[in-house]
Amino acid sequence: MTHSPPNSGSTCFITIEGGEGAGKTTLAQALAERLRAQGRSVRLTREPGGSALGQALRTLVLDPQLQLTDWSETCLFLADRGANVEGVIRPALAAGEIVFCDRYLDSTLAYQGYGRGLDLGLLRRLNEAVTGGLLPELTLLLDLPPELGLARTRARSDPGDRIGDAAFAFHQRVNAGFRALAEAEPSRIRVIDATQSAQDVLRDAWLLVERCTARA
Ligand code: T5A
Repeated sequence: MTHSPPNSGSTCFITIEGGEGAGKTTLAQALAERLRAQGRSVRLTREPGGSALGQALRTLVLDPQLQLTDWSETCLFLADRGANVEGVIRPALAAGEIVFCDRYLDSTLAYQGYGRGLDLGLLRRLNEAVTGGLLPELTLLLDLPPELGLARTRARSDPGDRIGDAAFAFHQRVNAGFRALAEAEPSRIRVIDATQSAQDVLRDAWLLVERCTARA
């Protein structure tokens, strides 16, 4: 398989990460709205489910009726990511759009690595293979204790999913994993206190996003 080269030129690829119900979707939409009001061209995507193939994979991987091994689950997320990078993210960056992706490769490290206990080194190599080495310029990590995030998602009327409904200890490991990833890469992964109001989360995120979008 051939890949396009990793990041080149001045693109603006931003990912938003965090545990369940941390406010990623809310933030991504608010940032996109603000940038579009400035006349900027913005592409919003998400994982799983950003591409046509990804929509089908999302249904499978989150289906509470399905039992998947940890590696089967991982392979579905990786297949989704490959399709999103090649079919959505790279074309949008090449067209000069600012791209926000709601979850990306750090979610695999946090959920399947720290959460499920799969080998982090192997997961990193697999992430690199499916993305062709495409890393975000900036990652916003919405940091929220899992009990608060789960309470937010359970307050919604939508049915639960296979991963959101996992044991609380799993979500604690995921949360600790995200923090460890941020400590290891402080210049890319910027932590935002997601216990704040959505308005204050947006204010903190905007300061970081402005620097990235000014260069693109
Ligand atoms: N997954 C994903 C893996 O295991 N490995 C991977 O590699 C990848 C890519 C995806 C699942 O897949 C797993 C992780 C997930 O378990 P999903 O449905 O996309 O499933 O799950 P989430 O990404 O967690 O999406 P959620 O919608 O549940 O959470 P968000 O997007 O973080 O939160 P949001 O914005 O929808 O907000 C949740 C609620 O809180 C309110 C909102 O209005 C909403 O009701 N809210 C706030 N309330 C108070 N204060 C704030 N600051 C608020 N911000 C939002």
